[in-house]
Amino acid sequence: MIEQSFLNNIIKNPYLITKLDFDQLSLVFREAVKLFREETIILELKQKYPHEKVIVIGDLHGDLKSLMRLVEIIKPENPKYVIFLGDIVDRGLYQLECLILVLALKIKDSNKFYLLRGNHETLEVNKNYGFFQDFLKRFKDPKKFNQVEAIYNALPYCVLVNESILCLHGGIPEDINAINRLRGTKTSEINWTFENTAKSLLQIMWNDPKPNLKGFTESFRGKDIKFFGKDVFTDFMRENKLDYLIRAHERFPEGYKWFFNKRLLSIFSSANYRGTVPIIPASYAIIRNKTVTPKIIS
Ligand SMILES: [Mn+2]
Repeated sequence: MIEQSFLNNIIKNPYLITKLDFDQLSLVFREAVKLFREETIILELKQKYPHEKVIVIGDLHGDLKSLMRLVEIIKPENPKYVIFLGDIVDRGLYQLECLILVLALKIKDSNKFYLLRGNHETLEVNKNYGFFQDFLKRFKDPKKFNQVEAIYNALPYCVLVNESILCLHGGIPEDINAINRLRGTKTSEINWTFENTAKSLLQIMWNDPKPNLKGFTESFRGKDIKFFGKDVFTDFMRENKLDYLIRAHERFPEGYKWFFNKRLLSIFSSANYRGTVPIIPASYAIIRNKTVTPKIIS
């Protein structure tokens, strides 16, 4: 069992995470993985009372300062649920610290905090964007990364809030029935040999909306990854009986961006992306009842 005082200490002062040895981190990984394995690919959360809030957080990419500020903002808001849309690691200065902090929050309050899989929650992407190298520098043995991968492989892909607001990292999949088909399935039960499922999960993590576009078109991001236009988005929303979609995955100079008649909100929660580029406003979203409001981290 993991000690509450240990979790409280690293949540209070996440810079302590830098000094932890692998055995201590391993406790966090193993405890968190158990929790994620109990969850379904498409999580379904409901607010019980109208005044309750849900907070949705976008890409962090190792920006511990933005994450710590969010933790501070969240507290007095007292939300019922907090949903991280993934891309916790790669690029920034405090990647492991961000990941462990999010996992510590999950372990401490597992019915409040949820983490979804972003496209950077994979080993191949971590090898290209820094987290794997950072990890090796610290812990030497690549086998130790298996525990991080176990977390990635256990993460859910979407949250459906109040049956009408869908939260995910990238975008809608081409298969309009994917969400309904995957509902109720645990990550351990994913049939990766079923091409349709593998492709849909990839697209949920990687796709991007594009104004003034018809249908799905090829993306610069890679094979099977798509841009999607307003027509297919509207079809998807109607078919799945959805009011809003909240996603992350892209940064905008204004901090967040509405698409498609304000039914798709794109947020990004790292202000100091890569630790070097000019600081932009970071954003998050608040769901209350059936409304979605973007906020800038101040
Ligand atoms: Mn992303």
